[in-house]
Amino acid sequence: MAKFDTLIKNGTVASESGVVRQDVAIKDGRIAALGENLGEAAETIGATGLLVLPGGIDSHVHIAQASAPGIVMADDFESATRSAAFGGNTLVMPFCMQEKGKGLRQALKEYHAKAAGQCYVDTSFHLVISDPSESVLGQELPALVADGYTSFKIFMTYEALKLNDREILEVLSVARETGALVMVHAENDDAIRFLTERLERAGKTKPAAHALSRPIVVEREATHRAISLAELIDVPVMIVHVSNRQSMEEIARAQGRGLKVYGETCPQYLLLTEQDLEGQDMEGAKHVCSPPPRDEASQAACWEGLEQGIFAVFSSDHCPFRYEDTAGKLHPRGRQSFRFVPNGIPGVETRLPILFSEGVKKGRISLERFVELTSTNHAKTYGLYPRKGTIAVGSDADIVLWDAERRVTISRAVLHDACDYTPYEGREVTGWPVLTMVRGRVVVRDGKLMGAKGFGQHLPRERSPFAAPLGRLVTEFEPAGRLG
Ligand code: DUC
Ligand code: ZN
Ligand code: ZN
Repeated sequence: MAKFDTLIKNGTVASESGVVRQDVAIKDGRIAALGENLGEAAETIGATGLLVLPGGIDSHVHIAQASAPGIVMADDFESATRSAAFGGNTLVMPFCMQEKGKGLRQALKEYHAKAAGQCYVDTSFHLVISDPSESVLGQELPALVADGYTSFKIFMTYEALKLNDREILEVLSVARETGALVMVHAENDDAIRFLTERLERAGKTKPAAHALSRPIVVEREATHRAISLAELIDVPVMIVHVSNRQSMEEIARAQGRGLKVYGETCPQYLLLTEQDLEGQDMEGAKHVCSPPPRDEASQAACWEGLEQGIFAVFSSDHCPFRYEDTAGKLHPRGRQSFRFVPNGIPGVETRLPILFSEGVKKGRISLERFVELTSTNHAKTYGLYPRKGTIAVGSDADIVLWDAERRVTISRAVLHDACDYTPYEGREVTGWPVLTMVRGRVVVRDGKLMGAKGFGQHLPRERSPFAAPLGRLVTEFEPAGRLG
């Protein structure tokens, strides 16, 4: 009997710490050996001329998420995880949303039911806390963190989701107590509503006004406030989907003071600008997301953040709504005002090619940094390392073979999600995944789906060391202590 199940031969293996020409041997879904002349395998996959990378981990995607009445997200778990696999991802992390007035256990039961038997790649859910009631804070969250749901997202905007400062402090306090990591959507909701009403009164209701209703200062102020509240509680925090220099500088300043403040940026902030929200009729709705894309100076700032390590992770924020659809971007109310256009754009399949092409190929970031930003740091930040996010003996065989020279023109026709457009239509990229393997099983090969629906598993996670407090209190009180 062959010693290994699979041997990936003659590839160039890249990890966060280096690039080495070596073979990868796989047994029982894990990496069993690295090196040369490793021995016989039942199957050999030739990787001559290809990069061998840890599978992409996208720690920020929205799948089958309940939206405003009359609005339906384009992707279910099947289409989203299929698209993820075609884009070189082996694990995605969507959000299980708590509805106000309801518990998290119930939300999880319903969300797991949507995912069951549907996934081509692995998943692990974050929790969105929209109603931090006594029972949620005191009972549900501690038990859920112990069960492996070790990250929460909170929103500072959106009527149905936003928390006030007091509520944010309560959630941060539970995170400190339980070892969870809090992700923050940082935009000042009162400022957005104020501006939205003024814009509507002035007749500015088209999608382009979305960007005017959420200017940089709105994001910067909330970023500063979220960081300050986290500092008060002495707990790490992740600021997600950062779009501009001023917000990034808030993060960098906090990092300079030694705080554990992490940042995430996304492809839309590298490639799109607010001009993309203009266009004939409602075309701009295709690019409505929050925070909105900014300008070229903001794009340059986000690149700096990726190059210099201010951002720990590069995620897609895949949040797909169909365009030609009255349950999507063209919901009739969206014609009355931009405020009713669903926020979000697709991107789980294009994230890796965009960063590789614009980043590695254009000499902005190294291959090692690419691996860190798209895989390793996601695993480390969210409690999955070293099982995920690296090519090392003992890790899951989540591997992507990458053709660094393949040129592809991104278009709807080459993608596999259930959306009906891509914001990157017509852009040419160099570098494309040619094989995606999850736990030793080939899911996509040469543009063909080989995996079985339902092979993807949901993974409970460890508490991440990145979520551990500094032990540096601003005040003398014990911030994690709860009243009563
Ligand atoms: N926040 C996200 O994280 N995704 C889409 C929309 C939003 O506001
Ligand atoms: Zn958000
Ligand atoms: Zn998001």
